[in-house]
Amino acid sequence: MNKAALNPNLEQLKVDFLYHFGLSSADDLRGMFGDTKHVAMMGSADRAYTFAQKLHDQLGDPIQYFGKMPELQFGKLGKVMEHIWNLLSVNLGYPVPIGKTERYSMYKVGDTISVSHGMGQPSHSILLHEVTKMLHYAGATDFKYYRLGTSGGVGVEPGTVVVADKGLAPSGRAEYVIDVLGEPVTLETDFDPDLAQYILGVRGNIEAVLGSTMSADDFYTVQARLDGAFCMITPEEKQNYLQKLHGLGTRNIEMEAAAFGAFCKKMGIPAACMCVALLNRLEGDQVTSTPEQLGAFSDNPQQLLIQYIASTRQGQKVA
Ligand code: R2B
Ligand code: URA
Repeated sequence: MNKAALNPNLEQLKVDFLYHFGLSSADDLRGMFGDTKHVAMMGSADRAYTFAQKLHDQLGDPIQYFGKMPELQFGKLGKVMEHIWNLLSVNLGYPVPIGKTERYSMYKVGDTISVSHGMGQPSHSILLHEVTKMLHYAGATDFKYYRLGTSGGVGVEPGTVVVADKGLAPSGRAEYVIDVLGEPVTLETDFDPDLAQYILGVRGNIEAVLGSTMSADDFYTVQARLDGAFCMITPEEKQNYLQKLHGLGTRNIEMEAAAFGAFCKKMGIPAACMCVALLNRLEGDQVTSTPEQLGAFSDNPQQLLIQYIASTRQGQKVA
């Protein structure tokens, strides 16, 4: 991270409450997160849990749990039982979330954080601000961010992982526009090209391509679907739009990459966005895969990141 990009106002805060995590700078963030090197972010809490479990099972990294035994008092029995249950879970190899889980679910396994970011750029942006401040207070250095997501492919087969070179706005421009004091400010959205190439180089049997990722603030209308509750476009207009995006190098459409790329570029954090295609949008709009197929698809970007992490460690084997 580029320290010069950090908000200088943070120095004036006695305690910074990371409200959506239920943590604050007064907690032992250094002890919990000081050694973090990888932050894997994904939309759903279930996938953040599954990825944490895979890190443990395949890389042998320890699941970390920082809960403390509550005071033994009448009325706190539930909390005591929860703590014992968490200890048991961790010892049996089941990840336990850190902080509150009302908005995001965060796990720590070895030097990797696995955390959910919800759906859409606003939800992901909040997570990005808080996780970055958290790592700053923790004194973590040389960490990288990854988004492991799902998407609609544009001219790629379901199951293919698109490693993004950049995020695109629905206009097809490589930009993310945020409102600052009510005025639009345009940010650049390109991802670290060396990291993207390195990740593609360790893909092994995983189908993965480099391409641009278009981010929409909606699943239906803005993604040019014909199957929303209302529809404002014809099938021809949809095809022309998707073909135009394809011509610009777009290989998938989702809801976070542009804001993610913009945040990481602004903060100087090396980042990669790897989203699997659940369908080919040139052929349809509905996601018709079975839960088993969807599970197998979302395994692909997770496996790719595990292979990447293993490749950065001397002698590490993926089980
Ligand atoms: C991909 O999948 C979600 C919508 O179903 C959204 O978070 C995204 O980017
Ligand atoms: N997520 C999206 O945002 N779009 C799709 O088509 C599939 C998953």
